[in-house]
Amino acid sequence: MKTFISGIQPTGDMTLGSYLGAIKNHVQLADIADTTTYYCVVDLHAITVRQEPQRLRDFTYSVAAWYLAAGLDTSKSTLFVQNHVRAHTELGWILNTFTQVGELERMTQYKDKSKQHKHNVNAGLLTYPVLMAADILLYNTTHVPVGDDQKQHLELTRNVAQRFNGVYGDVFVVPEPMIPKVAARVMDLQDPTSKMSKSQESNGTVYLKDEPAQITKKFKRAVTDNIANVAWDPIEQAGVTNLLSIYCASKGITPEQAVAEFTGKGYGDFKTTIAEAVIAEVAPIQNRYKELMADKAELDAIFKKGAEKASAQAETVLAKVKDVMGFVR
Ligand code: AQP
Repeated sequence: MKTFISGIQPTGDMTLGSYLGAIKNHVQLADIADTTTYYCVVDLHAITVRQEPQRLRDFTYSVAAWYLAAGLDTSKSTLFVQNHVRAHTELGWILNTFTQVGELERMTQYKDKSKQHKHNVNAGLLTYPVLMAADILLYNTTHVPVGDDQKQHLELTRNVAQRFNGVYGDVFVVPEPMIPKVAARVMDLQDPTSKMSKSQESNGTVYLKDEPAQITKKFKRAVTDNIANVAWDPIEQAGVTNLLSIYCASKGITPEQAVAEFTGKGYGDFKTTIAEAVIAEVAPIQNRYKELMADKAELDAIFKKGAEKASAQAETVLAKVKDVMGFVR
């Protein structure tokens, strides 16, 4: 029996990167027999960067609505909001005492975000991976499906779990990362050296809510190179490789199959075909998304049910942690 958990921050409109690198795979995992899946809108992580309250609220519903629109079945999977399950912050505090400041300071995301938000290098930005460790360890998670950027945080989770287990016995399950073979790091179409991100304004970001004409325009303008040959080469042809990766994830094919399809074709045709594949992928879920966002009461009901299921599991692990540590309960 495998248990998966993953989270998405409600920090902006959902991008094609988060969809292909995370949501699409998460929905498929939930459909596999003998798996338990938890998907969490990680609002407590989002506040490590200052958020406008109305936007935080809207994007929390929005992340959940995209999951559901993409086909997540809540009878098979638990979808919940992080702040609704108090055990996350409680275990997060406890795990802080098993984490060294030096190891947190080495995290690439911390270094990047502290440069981006120089005016607000808050302690939460530093301890973000500890809360993430709590998110994971509360559910006896065996596998964490994440994009490439989260690999380092997951390594920290494993270290913290092993450190705790080393002192108190086998309390935590030590999880494995699960990085997708393609689209693990979808890059900005205008700057293939930087990750496509929700909170970064760029003409190279494709949003799931974009109209087909906008999607086509963004792909037509995607940065490529002057080599004029479609090949999988992340170093010399980063733009082309990013487009191939998007195509592979959209169609469910391998890089070899994708490259073979475009041999001898010009970049113009190549970009148009990819835009068409992306539109075919996202158009059907856009309508469902709009319906879901128009019914917040339904989303609230899903959140309530999700929080009850998640809390029941999380409280069991938290109680075990408290008992072995000597807390009076
Ligand atoms: N561009 C991407 N390519 C592949 N996977 C991605 N993910 C995010 N962007 C890409 C994966 O989606 C999951 C949720 O990510 P997150 O929202 O928790 O945080 P993030 O990685 O910081 O995403 P953003 O869009 O870049 O958010 P902001 O702009 O707020 O920092 C993760 O599994 C992530 O790997």
